[in-house]
Amino acid sequence: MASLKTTVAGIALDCCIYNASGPRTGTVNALVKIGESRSGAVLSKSATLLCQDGNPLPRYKEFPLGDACPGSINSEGLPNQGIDYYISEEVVSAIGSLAKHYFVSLSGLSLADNLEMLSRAMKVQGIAAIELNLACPNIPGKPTMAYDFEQMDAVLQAVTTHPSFGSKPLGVKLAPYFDVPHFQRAASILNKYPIKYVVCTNTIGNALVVDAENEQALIKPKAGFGGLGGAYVKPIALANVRQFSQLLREDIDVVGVGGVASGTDAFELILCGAKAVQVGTKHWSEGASCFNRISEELSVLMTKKGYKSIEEFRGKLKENFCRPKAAPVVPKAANDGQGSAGGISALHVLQIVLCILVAVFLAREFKVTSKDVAAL
Ligand code: RRO
Repeated sequence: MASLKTTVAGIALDCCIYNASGPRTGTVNALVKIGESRSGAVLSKSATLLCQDGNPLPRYKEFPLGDACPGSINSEGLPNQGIDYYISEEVVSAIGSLAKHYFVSLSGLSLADNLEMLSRAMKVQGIAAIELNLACPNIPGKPTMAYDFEQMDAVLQAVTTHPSFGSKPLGVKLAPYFDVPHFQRAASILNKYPIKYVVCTNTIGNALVVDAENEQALIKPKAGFGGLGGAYVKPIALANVRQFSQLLREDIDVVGVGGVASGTDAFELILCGAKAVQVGTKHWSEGASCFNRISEELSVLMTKKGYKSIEEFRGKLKENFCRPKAAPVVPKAANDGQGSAGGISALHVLQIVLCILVAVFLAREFKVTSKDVAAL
């Protein structure tokens, strides 16, 4: 049986699959269901300093892409119970009693809020790590911090030099990047600070999904603009995991999230360098049993491939150097006018004929016989 054990920020997890912050993570009941499943850890909904209701409904919808995983769009607007709930004795001990590591996500509405939440969470025994979410796309009037590099730098500077910092590992949840200079810039900032892991990536912000039948946006808040998740984002998540695995300091772990619905999806993110994989949209649609199923599928796939642990293939994605197996035969009507003979162009045939003629001419000129050729 293949082992799914891993470590994130030095914390040992029995299973490399766990939940993303967001879907089904707002209440102790939901968090306990995750803890009771095979999920390797339990991560809270991103907390704000005070409890808030979030954006008006409907604010989360799924829409199809293939059979396996739906796409999703959300503009939840950080509905959550407030930091004191997520770090309360009730929640922390409920998860602790399931012998699962508890990670708390913070998404303050200001730097002061983040620092205050950080100092409260750092003091609580039973919280394994803090995940600072710099990429919520859904707060009207608030830009995505991970896209404002100067602000991101300033926030990380303030957080990591705050007197409360240091007793627990800090992770940072990033927005998806799309341009190489942006990957490089983000990585050079992150590499300056004592963070222990990054999560790649949050939803793709400010997407718009249209309900053609009713000629309206699919969700209500922010005129329909929201974070795109699910199957649509997997290639973006793979690219971000790959890039950051190569650009970040070796001691910063990368956790992958985006469009994971199967063991194969998780395998792909690990192949790109992820030390663990979070599940968001699929957790929403399937419930906490998705962690059992995806883990089982990953384990079966690893066994089939002969891998006993995720370290045997993590980050080992190969570039595609393969030539196509057979050069395609260009049909006569579709070729470029040079003609073809079973894939060999007319130009090649002409070159071969010319070579033979020159050889025959030279042989006659210098009276070379077949015996001479054999003697060579
Ligand atoms: O609550 C949300 O609207 C939300 C958050 Br905090 C986030 O980080 N990502 C997202 O897609 N939605």
